Amino acid sequence: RNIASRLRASIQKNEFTLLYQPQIDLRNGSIISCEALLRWTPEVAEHSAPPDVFIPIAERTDLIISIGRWVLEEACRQARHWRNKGIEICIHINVSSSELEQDDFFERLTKCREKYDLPPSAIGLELTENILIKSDEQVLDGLQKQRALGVEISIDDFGTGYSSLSYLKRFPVSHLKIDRSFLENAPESEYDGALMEAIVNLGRKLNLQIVVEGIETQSQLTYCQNVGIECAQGYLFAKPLPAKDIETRLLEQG
Ligand code: G
Ligand code: G
Ligand code: MN
Ligand code: NA
Repeated sequence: RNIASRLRASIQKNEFTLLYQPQIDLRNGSIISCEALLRWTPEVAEHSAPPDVFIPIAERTDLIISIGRWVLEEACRQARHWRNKGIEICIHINVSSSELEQDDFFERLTKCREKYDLPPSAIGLELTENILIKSDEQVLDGLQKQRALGVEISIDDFGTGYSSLSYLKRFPVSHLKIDRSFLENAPESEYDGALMEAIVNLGRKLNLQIVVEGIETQSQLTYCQNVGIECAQGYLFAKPLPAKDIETRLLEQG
């Protein structure tokens, strides 16, 4: 059977898992938030595929709607579990455009927070530039209301999408996540370094939080600290982790 039909079967059986990648405060090394990253975990492990394979298929077939509902519910359940243990970090979830375009997306977000007794700051939304460019007034209005409540809204893969920056004015964004392609060569390449610094300055001027993705080496970390970046995600700190593992780290850091 093909991936789409296997995905459909897995949706019936909830055969998915969320991993959590820490976001680190570069000033003191502590975990300040995390990104939920979806994994497909069918009974027969060989029937799985990595997210960059199955998510585009789920998007084309609209299976992402059901999968996204599971992600939201699972992230809220996890957030409640952690809050009961005194852990109050924001879990950022990735949202695809067809999910955001559902008439009831924002209503379900609100209802799910209520079900698990979570404040708006508990669940953040990660959207790509391309989603915002093509989104309509209804989406804009929904995002503005959520942002006004305190929901963090991140632009994912910032710098790789549409070239116009005008959407930053229209949309209630709180965070820019600089795509890891910029960081890869920034320590050595003057050109990539100039782009990174320009994005950091843009963030400062517009009062947006900057998150750098994909720090893998000490020299990249030192570079980011020198440029004044305060928050990052990357294998140098942690890969996407099972909930229990990030929980252990969070309890240790107190
Ligand atoms: O870490 P990684 O290989 O998990 O992620 C690959 C891609 O899959 C990323 O671009 C990420 O945005 C996307 N992705 C991961 N989890 C989710 C999810 O829950 N929903 C959606 N729509 N995309 C996700
Ligand atoms: O949603 P987004 O496109 O940001 O997805 C994050 C992706 O980046 C995930 O696939 C995650 O596993 C991956 N990732 C996170 N940190 C690193 C890193 O330091 N290096 C590389 N190569 N990938 C990373
Ligand atoms: Mn993301
Ligand atoms: Na990204």
